[in-house]
Amino acid sequence: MNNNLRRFKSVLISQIAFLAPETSNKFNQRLVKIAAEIALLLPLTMTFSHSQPAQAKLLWQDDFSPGWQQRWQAKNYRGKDNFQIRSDKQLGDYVRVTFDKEVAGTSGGFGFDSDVVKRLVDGSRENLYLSYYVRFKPSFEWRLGGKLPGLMTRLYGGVTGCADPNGKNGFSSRYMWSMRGELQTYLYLPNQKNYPKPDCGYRKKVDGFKFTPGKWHHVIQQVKLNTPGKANGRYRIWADGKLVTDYQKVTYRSQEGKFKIDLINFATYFGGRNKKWAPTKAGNYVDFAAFSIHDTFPERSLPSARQSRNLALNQPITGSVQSQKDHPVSNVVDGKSDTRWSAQSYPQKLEIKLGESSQEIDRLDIVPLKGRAYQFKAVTGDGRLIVDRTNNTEGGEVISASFKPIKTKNIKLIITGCYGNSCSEKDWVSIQEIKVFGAKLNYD
Ligand SMILES: [Ca+2]
Repeated sequence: MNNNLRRFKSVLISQIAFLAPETSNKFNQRLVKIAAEIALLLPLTMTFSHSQPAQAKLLWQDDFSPGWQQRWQAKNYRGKDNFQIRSDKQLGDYVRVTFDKEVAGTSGGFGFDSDVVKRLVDGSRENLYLSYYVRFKPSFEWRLGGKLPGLMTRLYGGVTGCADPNGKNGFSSRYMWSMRGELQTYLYLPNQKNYPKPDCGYRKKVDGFKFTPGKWHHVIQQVKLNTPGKANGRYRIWADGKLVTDYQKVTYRSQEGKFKIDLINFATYFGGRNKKWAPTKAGNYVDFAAFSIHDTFPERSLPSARQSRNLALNQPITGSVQSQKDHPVSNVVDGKSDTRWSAQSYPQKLEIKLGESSQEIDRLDIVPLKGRAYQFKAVTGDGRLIVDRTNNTEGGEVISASFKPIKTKNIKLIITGCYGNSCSEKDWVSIQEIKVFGAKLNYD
């Protein structure tokens, strides 16, 4: 605990002591109780800062490690051949998007929609911060510019590609890079025609910031939707920690516009549409890493490798589990991909003890034999649903599920079936590893 924190805590406790004898009514008593609880929590949750006193609440973060498409709930893909996954020590697994030469517009680059925003609590979807890291190839050809991911609401196909936002059909708030590496806004808002450039989307270079090729940059956007019919929304951009755009009195929704923030539109390509936008050389690329969503300004948003610890590793498995003789159930938590658990017929159940105390978890990985698309659901030891993938149709190297953080000591897994041609004809359930990851918010 630093000195400021110590001082603050002691002041708070003295104020509680001062208040306590005068608690004549229930409201005051409640207030004292809350203050006392806050004081107890302080060493764990408070950090002091000169600029942004509120601790950011991280709602979601992920990288591009195996199974990311399932965890990101990705759909509406474009350009699936144009990316590869690479690894960075600090930022984790990231995606590198490579652009074909002389291709502009959505036929180049890579894109998808991520539905993770829908999983967040309802009240937070009207004011969100999207944070990520982006790096351009050292000799990147800027040309006239290109698109970068942002938040949006996609109704009736969505307002992108010169569509006309009317306050009822959603918004989009991607970025662009511009011809000298500047960062530009690229907004589709109902009143964008009133802005200086009334063509496709509202594009304006941010103040005092340029991308340096070869360097990771950190961009954050805040979308705060307006009250329908009132011009009280906000749009802000921070680049490498510095506020570079701040639009107030923004209208995203008309009186009839009831939508909330819907998804991350991961879109990157050169353009524009014609050749003037297209790269002249092959091999231009852009890297994207460490996406996260917050409900307050994420002051510290360099993620650590928080998901590296598998809470299920070498933990005891309880309950009556069936196993084939040479493939005992302990093989799913031994950390070895060449050992497996096998049991015949559905459903199969097992329960893993994660620790003596409750653990907050937000991700489950199942490594199936032969890439089988097993179907399953997970519940806590006391029966609360963690995640339901009983309709799963995707197998592969790993079946990865992420979910809203939940606290539990035990995780129960019920394998209910299997989908597709690679499944065992004799209904064998064969799983090499089961991994459970914590949602601990190491965000230094
Ligand atoms: Ca194993």
